[in-house]
Amino acid sequence: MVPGLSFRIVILTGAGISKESGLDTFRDADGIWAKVRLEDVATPEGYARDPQRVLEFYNARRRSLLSGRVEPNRGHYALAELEQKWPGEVVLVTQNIDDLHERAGSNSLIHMHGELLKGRCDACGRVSTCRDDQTLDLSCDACGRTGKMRPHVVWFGEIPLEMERIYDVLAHCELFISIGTSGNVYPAAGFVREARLAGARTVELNLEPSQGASLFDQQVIGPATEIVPAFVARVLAGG
Ligand code: BJW
Repeated sequence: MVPGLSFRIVILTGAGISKESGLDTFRDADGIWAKVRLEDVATPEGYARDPQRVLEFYNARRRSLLSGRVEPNRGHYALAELEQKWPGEVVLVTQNIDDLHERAGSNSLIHMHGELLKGRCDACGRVSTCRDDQTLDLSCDACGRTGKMRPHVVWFGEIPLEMERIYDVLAHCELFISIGTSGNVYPAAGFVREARLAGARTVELNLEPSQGASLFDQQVIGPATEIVPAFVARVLAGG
């Protein structure tokens, strides 16, 4: 435990934390955007043009997540341990749509880009659990409309989830930690600036420096499974 310390810590995670669990990142050389065009699968316009293709893209990723071959790694577990042991509040904001933080035991979690294991009705807005493939003939349990169910994810041009709460916790945090994100996508890429405005110490843990690297007070470079547990151990030791 950390005697005398009880301030709020805000953590932002990106695809890099799940890479060693077997999930692809987006912008690395072998990443998702090297295989598909983001305009086709991650925009409302792409979905309007070819909804079947978009559903297939997310169905394949959902099947992979639930295949039994993808498990939380030491980075996810370390963040859950930090939440359990830190005397102050820890808020984990993830851009990831996988459920690896939950499986590792994190509770104080915001999925700002949505969740792969949920679907949403475009007609009535109802969000529901979705562990099977989505098809165009699905109907909504709440309003009964057919053909309106889509993945509960945030595409380019859409407003990320729980932004008011995120800006509120950023305005009152003393340590901001960014893990495994390239800093290419806003508004998440701007969180480090918000945290600095609040007077927080800012730390980046990543395989390589991100776009906004100069905005961090400290950087630790390496794979998440090594650097996240080591950094958490230092924080819990009061360092
Ligand atoms: C490792 C590792 C290992 C590898 N260990 N690390 C300003 C200018 C121009 C445009 C905009 C702007 N502001 C906003 C926009 C528009 C747009 C945007 O940002 N465009 C940019 C391209 C410029 N943003 C939006 O449209 C957003 N909405 C919005 O702004 O609404 C307006 C609004 C905001 C706030 C309030 C009110 C209104 C929505 C963005 C939605 C993004 N959606 C996606 C898809 C989600 C569903 C899905 O998964 O399919 O989210 S795109 C994709 O990128 C996904 C990710 O969450 C997101 C971020 O990617 P991430 O996580 O950073 O991954 P990578 O691959 O980029 O980086 C991985 C990192 O890990 C790398 O650094 C590696 O080195 C590292 N790594 N292995 C540690 N082992």
